[in-house]
Amino acid sequence: MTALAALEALIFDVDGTLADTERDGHRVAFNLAFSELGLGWDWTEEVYAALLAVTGGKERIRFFLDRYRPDYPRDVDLQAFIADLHRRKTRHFVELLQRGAIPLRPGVERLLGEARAAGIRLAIATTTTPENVSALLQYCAETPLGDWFEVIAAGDVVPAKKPAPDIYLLALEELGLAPEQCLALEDSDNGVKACLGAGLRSLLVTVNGYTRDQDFSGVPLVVDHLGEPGRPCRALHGELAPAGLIDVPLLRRLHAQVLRQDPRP
Ligand code: XBP
Ligand code: MG
Repeated sequence: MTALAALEALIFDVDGTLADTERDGHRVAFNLAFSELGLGWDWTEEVYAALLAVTGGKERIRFFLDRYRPDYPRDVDLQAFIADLHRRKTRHFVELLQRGAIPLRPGVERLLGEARAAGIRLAIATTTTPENVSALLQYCAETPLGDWFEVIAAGDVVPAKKPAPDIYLLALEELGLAPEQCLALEDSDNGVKACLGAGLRSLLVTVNGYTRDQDFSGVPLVVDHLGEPGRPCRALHGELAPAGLIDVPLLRRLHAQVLRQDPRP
């Protein structure tokens, strides 16, 4: 029997995983950009839930136009219009982060610190704009986390965004690791599809308000959050250590059991 690959790196998604950024962050920033241009558009929480089917802010704007504003004049240089609108949105999003509007999710900073102490390498694989990642790591943690991640694969650097596997394949390439040596942490079905497409079967999902009801069958462990001492997380699918805390020993057990295709972490 070949030796099981040890867990060498954690690859984190950003939006919905490191921080709950969509409802009160990106959505608000989009609406601020719309009003800056006097467009009269308002992405409510319900409309945004539907638009989240499409990853990438520029792609989401285009999806919105096609689905909700087919009447919007297409004679303009639509790509330039969307790019300008998205730049304005990104500025608003970064300002929200600078004001501390979006904290990291429970257990994120703790787990990152534990992984570093255990010599486990850290990477990011995200659809979001790199500027957003830098601002999140700079302003949303107790201490700036920017240099904790050896690899940050983000945004338009790949031809196809999640659910395509491209961004995870790029992160693996830049880490110089095989999928069997890594464990990915995601929040959404698009993210899980991207992981599995990149061969990353060792996978943990932390759901949020927008993704709670998505189909995560086949994901070895789904929890409501990573847990903090005194704030235990809850397993929605799969088994959890009694502590109710996602820590490095649990992730190592999860990784080994997935690789052995043992269904119980
Ligand atoms: C989530 C996304 C991003 C954000 C918006 O990314 O789909 O597009 O919603 O960010 P992930 P941008 O879950 O992969 O971190 O407007 O910068 O795209
Ligand atoms: Mg996400």
